Amino acid sequence: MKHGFSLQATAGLVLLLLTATACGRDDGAGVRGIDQSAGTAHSPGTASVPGGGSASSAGSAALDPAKADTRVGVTLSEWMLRPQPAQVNAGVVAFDVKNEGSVKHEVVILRADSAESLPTQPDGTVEEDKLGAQNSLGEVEVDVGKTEAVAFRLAPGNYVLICNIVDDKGAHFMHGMHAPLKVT
Ligand SMILES: [Cu+2]
Repeated sequence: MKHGFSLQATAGLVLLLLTATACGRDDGAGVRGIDQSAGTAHSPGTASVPGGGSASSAGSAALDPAKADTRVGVTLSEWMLRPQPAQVNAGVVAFDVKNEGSVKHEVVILRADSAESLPTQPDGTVEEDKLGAQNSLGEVEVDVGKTEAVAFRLAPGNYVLICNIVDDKGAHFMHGMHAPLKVT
């Protein structure tokens, strides 16, 4: 997703450059039209616009767990979070998350190199907003004794699964509720 996003940004930049060179004297009115005409005007071939603006958010949408390519079982308790397997192929990955603990837990799927690299707040929780929407895939909360399924489309890369709940026992993340997931 990150890759797709920068492709889009690059294409946008190329369009801007095209606009600047091709329509140098035009005012703002010409800039608005360039989106439709770029393909036929002075397009140098590399300036094609990939699939509109929806790509950046597509990865964050939860999908049907029943139609997943791969399944990862995740066990939660105080204080551990254990995905099995810890490495899967890219595609639609379903997480079957079981809470074997005595308090509510959750799994948040983040794209990051390691738990240590995640930004934290004073209360010990991970500051998800700082990671950007494209690196925060989604989450599922699981009550005591329950199992919940959720699925997301994962591109190859390094991910970290965390429980980001903070309660009277503190931030579960700080108690060790995190684990890496590698997508190849
Ligand atoms: Cu927890």
